[in-house]
Amino acid sequence: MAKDTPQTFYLKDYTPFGFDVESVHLTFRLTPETTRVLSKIRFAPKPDAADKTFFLHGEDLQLISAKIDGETVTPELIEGGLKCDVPSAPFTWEAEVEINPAGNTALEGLYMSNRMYCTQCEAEGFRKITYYPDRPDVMSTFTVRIEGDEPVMLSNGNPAGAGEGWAEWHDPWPKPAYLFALVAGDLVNHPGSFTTKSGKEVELNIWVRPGDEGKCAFGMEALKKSMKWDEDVYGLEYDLELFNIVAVDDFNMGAMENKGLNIFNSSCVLASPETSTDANFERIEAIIAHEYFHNWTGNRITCRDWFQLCLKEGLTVFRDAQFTADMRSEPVKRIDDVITLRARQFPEDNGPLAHPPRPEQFQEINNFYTATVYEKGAEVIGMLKRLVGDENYYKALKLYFERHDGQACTIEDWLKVFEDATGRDLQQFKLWYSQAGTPRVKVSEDYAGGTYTLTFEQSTPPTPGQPDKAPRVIPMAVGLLSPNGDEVRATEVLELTEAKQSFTFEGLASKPVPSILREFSAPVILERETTNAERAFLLAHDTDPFNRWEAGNALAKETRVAMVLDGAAPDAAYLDALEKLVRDDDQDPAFRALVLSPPSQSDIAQTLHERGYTPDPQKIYDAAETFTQTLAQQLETSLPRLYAATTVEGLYSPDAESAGKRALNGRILSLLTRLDGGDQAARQYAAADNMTQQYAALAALLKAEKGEVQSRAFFDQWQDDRLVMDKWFALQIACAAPEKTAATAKALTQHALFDMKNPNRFRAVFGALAGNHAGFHHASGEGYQLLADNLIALDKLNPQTTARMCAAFQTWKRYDAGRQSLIRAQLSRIAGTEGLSRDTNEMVTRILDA
Ligand code: 0A1
Ligand code: ZN
Repeated sequence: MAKDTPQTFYLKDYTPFGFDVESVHLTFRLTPETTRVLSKIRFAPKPDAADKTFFLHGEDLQLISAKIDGETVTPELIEGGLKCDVPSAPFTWEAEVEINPAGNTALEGLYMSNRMYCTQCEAEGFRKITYYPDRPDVMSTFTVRIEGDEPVMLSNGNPAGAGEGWAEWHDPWPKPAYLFALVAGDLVNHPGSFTTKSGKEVELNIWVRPGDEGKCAFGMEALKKSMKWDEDVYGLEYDLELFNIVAVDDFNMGAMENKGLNIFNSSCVLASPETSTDANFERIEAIIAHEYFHNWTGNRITCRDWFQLCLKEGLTVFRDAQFTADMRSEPVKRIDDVITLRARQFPEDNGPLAHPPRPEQFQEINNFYTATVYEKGAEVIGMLKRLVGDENYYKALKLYFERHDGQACTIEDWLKVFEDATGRDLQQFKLWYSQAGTPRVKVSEDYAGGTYTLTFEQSTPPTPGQPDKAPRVIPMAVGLLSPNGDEVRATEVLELTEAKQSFTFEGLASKPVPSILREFSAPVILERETTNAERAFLLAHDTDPFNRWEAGNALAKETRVAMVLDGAAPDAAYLDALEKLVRDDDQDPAFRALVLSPPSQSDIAQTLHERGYTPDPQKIYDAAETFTQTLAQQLETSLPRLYAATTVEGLYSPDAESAGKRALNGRILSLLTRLDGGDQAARQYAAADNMTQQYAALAALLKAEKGEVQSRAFFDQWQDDRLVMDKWFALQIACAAPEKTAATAKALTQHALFDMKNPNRFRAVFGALAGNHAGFHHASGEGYQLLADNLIALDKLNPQTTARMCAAFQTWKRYDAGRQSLIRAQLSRIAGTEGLSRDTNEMVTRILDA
């Protein structure tokens, strides 16, 4: 296939594979550069198959030999795999291939990380291990023999024997190849155990490199809590004798749910008070839960094809969010998730990369592990649950597991279960899966003679390939407050189904203040003419904590927008409201920390763009600085007391309550640093015995350009810890002033510890660069150029991570003509690079086509 005409795959073209795979036996003879993989696979032709072609995927494989029923055959090697003539009755396929794990820098298939062998097969990495029908609807049992001199050699399922130089594994649960895993190396385990609700003992292990044993206890507890929670809430029990987790340093994503052998990016499992922040602890707990929950939603019930990815990912994200809400604080989790959704999914949904949660075409599936598939996919399930109610939701889920266990399913199967369990027609609801774009919901109100009317108008802007959209079902949670702050109508879910629709509330003594889209009941953009006075009222009185935060967030945005557009001073009423809240010790510290956290500068840029203005990143930065400085001055007299009151003394514990307090303390420290020149931050840095406080102090100092000494000390202390060093790289760039950001990042790419082959390190530097809004978008264009230079270099090694990082450019059409032409030049330069990967080519083409 020529480079300019990459192959596109379409949902509508789905055809089942023409053969059943009855069993798979694999033997690995491990050596770093010339590993041999021997496969013995039992195929049975399906009598009624429409397509009888025997095609096996294969990439970067050297075929040594192939046999059918013991007879040597010569398959036809073609682009992406092989074809072969096969018998019309069941037969045994045997192949021997050679692969090079040490040369595999793409980190897909079998590769080496720190002298350890490991695999990553989702989505289409198994085809780099051996010839196979590498598609999720082909499920089989796997028996694996590993030969090598590594002390620990693991695969999926239960152990089936081991001796000097070999180990065997058998996984009794039929699975698609993307869930295959193998790990071998010099590893040590942190053991644990769990007794399931039906009394089965499960052995648990977290495997790490020697030296990391001390960082596993938290992950092990998170795993046990997840196992218990899934039994209690969904009735789902674990189904093998053993559950292994392995930490690897070089990994493209967060973690992977391979059956019985989860593989984790070490940043998503290793935790200790000295090296991990509160945010790290919370994330680790959530990711361990996420991967564990996949055992049912993903593994026992998998996806028919990769277009259905949100079937497993949306549901599993939804489940892990429920888990975190239960383990910690429900409103805080919801607010955090909405902040993430707006920061990551909204720009995607409102730009050139917009796609539905179930895309209908792709060139490279790795480019569709997106915020839309994951986070919007989870939002869609949240809406479904709200529409059918909790009881019906769990009834439908029970039916889903009964009906589809062991199958590879579609979104249609999923929705049918809800229809059958509830009697509800979900035809219109299904549009959420096929339409891209964030709906805008315009709200207007009317009050006369005791009757209050809310009118909603929905519309969704055009997205690539979808100029027009039909109205969707939008669950709109609404409550009404009286002017004295009492709730006069408790939360009610209004179901929007039409382009324009009104709802009335009778018998109201006075015009109420509406609290709309409570708990962020749908992933939409609400447009409503309102006043800052009303927002301040809701910030003080709303009984829905999400909307209380939302009111503060809206105030923060409005004041920033006015500062940018009109050179206005920070809104005095808002500053007063913030001051009141921050001093109110009856309020949850985590909530106060969230209200005190400013909206991101990128969010302000998007808001300005939506309102028809061209955002100026430097002006947005200046407004943010002025606002924070003014707030610090307003709070000046109370800051030392607040700082002292929120300082958590004693032994560090990552629990939600202390973490919330530390989050507030960190916000206060950053304000204080603006007034005291960094004295308090320097004291905190010197005294800190945990990473949360050390990091918060260093961040405050670097932001004030007073952190040189501490930054050096931090380096000296942590230079041998890769994960902590990622923080050191990222923080310097995140805290740099706009005119110094690109130069800071560039200098760090020259540092001896910068390693392009390690995705965590690459993301630390370039994620921080792209995340420093005013720095990345500095008018010099240096940020754009630096990122493009490095994407071009990385593409040769690791296309997947390169392609994902291209998304930094997705918002380019927001900005002025000068910046647009600078970005276009860089995107065109990347697109024109000789030998560019399919992954990156697809991304830059889509972004440029905007
Ligand atoms: N399924 C994993 C995420 C994952 C996806 C793709 C990967 O490589 C392309 C790796 C991991 C999850 O949802 O956690
Ligand atoms: Zn997942």
